[in-house]
Amino acid sequence: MATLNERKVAVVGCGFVGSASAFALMESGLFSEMVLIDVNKEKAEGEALDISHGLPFAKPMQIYAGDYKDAGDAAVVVVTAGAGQKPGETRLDLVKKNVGIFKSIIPEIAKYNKEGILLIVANPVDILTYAAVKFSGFPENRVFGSGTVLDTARFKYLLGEHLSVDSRSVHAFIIGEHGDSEIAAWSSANVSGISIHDFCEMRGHFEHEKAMKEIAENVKNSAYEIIEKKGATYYGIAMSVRRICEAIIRDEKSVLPISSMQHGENGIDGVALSMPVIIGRGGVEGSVPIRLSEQEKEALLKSSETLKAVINESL
Ligand code: 6V0
Repeated sequence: MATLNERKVAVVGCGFVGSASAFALMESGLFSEMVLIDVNKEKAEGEALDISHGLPFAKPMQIYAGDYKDAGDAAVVVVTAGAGQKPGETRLDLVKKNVGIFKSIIPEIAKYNKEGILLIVANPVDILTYAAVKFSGFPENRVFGSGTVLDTARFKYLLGEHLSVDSRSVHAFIIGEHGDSEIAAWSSANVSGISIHDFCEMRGHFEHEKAMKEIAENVKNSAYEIIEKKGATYYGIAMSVRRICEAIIRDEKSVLPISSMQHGENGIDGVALSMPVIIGRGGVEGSVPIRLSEQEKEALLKSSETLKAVINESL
């Protein structure tokens, strides 16, 4: 069994998302070795070469195309392999195609890598995180999805724009499914401790209901809009992957809304979905039970039922 290399990452799937993530990870300086794996080996080789040529402007590291054996000692394996979302297609439409792909790749990863963390990015990410837990046999704390980390970033960005405040000072989460049933957790949203409504009024905004609806809809439709305009989304998710890897490798104990298996919290059991958790070197190290309104709890339960129905149909 390979001993883990704490400064090694593997990226499986080198399409738009995998290659943008690899680029963001190279720039992060977090790792000294990165292996790129794709069923299309030439694509992985091309991306490895292209990204390596930026190394004289970054920090030294080894970047190469390889196979699953090469991922045996990676501290983190980022899985982006899968078909992308086509215009008009929902993330859940992708499920059958991508569960099939996961059936072949997750056991291959688990064959060589026994101790690493699996970070699932391919969509539908909640279903594929559940599938990866089942197909890998890894403990659940070491298998999680990027979940609503990206949606939460979009939420913070839009709130920051609306309120003319640094989006890093906005504390707010999108929870539930990474997809159509996701929930904006307004009841716990705040700007540096000031409730979101109070902060809105401070900035001269008083039509809360209207603004809340518009912002939440905008977050939900971001991916559709980008796909419509440029065919795929990849920079935002690449930055999210980088942020999650940073929390893991630097053992930051950061609170991030990743997708992980639920066991009875808020009445939800046996599905993976996003709630804020503590992320460190051990992967998911604890849950952060943010306060939710009754309406938000109901919507969360509904989101979990949507996911459960898909799991029952496809796994
Ligand atoms: P893409 O550009 O088609 O890349 C997919 C890559 O996976 C290709 O290079 C394929 O060759 C490769 N691949 C396919 N099958 C296999 C296999 N069996 N083994 C190894 N490699 C394989 O798609 P893109 O990169 O745009 O998207 C990848 C996935 O990420 C999709 O499922 C998207 O829906 C998903 N995204 C997830 C996001 C999130 O927030 N979680 C955000 C954006 C996209």
